[in-house]
Amino acid sequence: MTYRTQKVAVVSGATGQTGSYLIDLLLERGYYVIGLKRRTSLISTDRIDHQMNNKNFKMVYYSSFDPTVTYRIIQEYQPDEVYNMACQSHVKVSFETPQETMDSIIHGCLYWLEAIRILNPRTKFYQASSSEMFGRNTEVPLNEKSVMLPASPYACAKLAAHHLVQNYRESYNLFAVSGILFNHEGPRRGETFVTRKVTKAAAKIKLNLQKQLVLGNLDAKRDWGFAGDYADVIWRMLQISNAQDYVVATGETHTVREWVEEVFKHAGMEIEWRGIGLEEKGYINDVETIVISEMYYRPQEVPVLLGDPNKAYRDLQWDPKVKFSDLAQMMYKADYGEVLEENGGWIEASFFD
Ligand code: G4F
Repeated sequence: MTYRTQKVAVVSGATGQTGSYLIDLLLERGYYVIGLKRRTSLISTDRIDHQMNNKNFKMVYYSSFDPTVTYRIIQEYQPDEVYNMACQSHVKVSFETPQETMDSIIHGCLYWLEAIRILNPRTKFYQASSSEMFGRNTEVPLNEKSVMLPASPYACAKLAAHHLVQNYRESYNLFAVSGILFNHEGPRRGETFVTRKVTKAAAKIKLNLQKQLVLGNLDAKRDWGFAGDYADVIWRMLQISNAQDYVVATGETHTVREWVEEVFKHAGMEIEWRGIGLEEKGYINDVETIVISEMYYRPQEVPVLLGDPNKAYRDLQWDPKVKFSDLAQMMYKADYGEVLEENGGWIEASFFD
């Protein structure tokens, strides 16, 4: 089989945003890649469909709740590298489905660590940790040593998995690392995350296909980078000689409000804010366009995330190329094109430009 002569990587969460960018990168770099996906009744492979006929790529069913699958994958493929990207990743949803979120994150990670420890301790392991673990800690910028005060079931679970990785590394000398990734976005981002929700809505509003955009807390601050840049640093973490955890961030933070303004600016629409709190509204040419609803507020908010990526810059020679404004433009443009296509291209784009 061809893959025995190549490095073999396993990527769980293959159909997710970052998993799909990582698979593109690994295939480009000569790996044989096993992408793992959950069974869903609706086909959910759009982000990875372009690789389906690649002879170096194989899609395999997986469940983070079933340890037999994890063990079988390690035994059968004896991978050089495992990237654990799969989980219930929506912070607000984790308040509504805490057990599923906790189980998918903690058990998913534990099963990999145990399978690697028992069956192939030479396999290098990457765990997708999250800046959400810093939670209520507002002493920014946040680095690898900052205090972690998780503020959601999602963040509590990510922190438990993060500690498990450290524990297995120290106890069994495994090459197991966590990337503490700050928010990472791009045209492949799911539409229920705020960046993509805004770019998609801006495109529809621009094309007269949507009237209003309903959002939650505009004052939260996030350090937003491009998921494509972050896939590269994830890979770099497994190529160095000693296993360590890294913060991955741009080193810039912006409010959700600034994101909305930036996206609409790229769409050629200026927002005027009137009112405060839940009464606040965003007007475009005197039309009430952005509305705030309690529905999108969380039981507890993480007020500010700003990462200090210096350790990754230094050790991994990594430098994110796409920053805030370019990211907003990239995502808006992609959505504008996608919305046009979804509508059969019948809209005379130039008329609205
Ligand atoms: O886009 P978000 O849902 O991302 P969040 O919660 O920061 O989490 C993302 O980044 C984490 C890394 O830091 C990952 F671990 C996690 O898996 C996920 O990828 O929300 C960003 C901010 C929040 O403060 C939220 O309250 O936007 C605020 N927001 C305001 N209106 C909204 C909305 N968020 C969403 N999803 N939808 C809204 O309408």
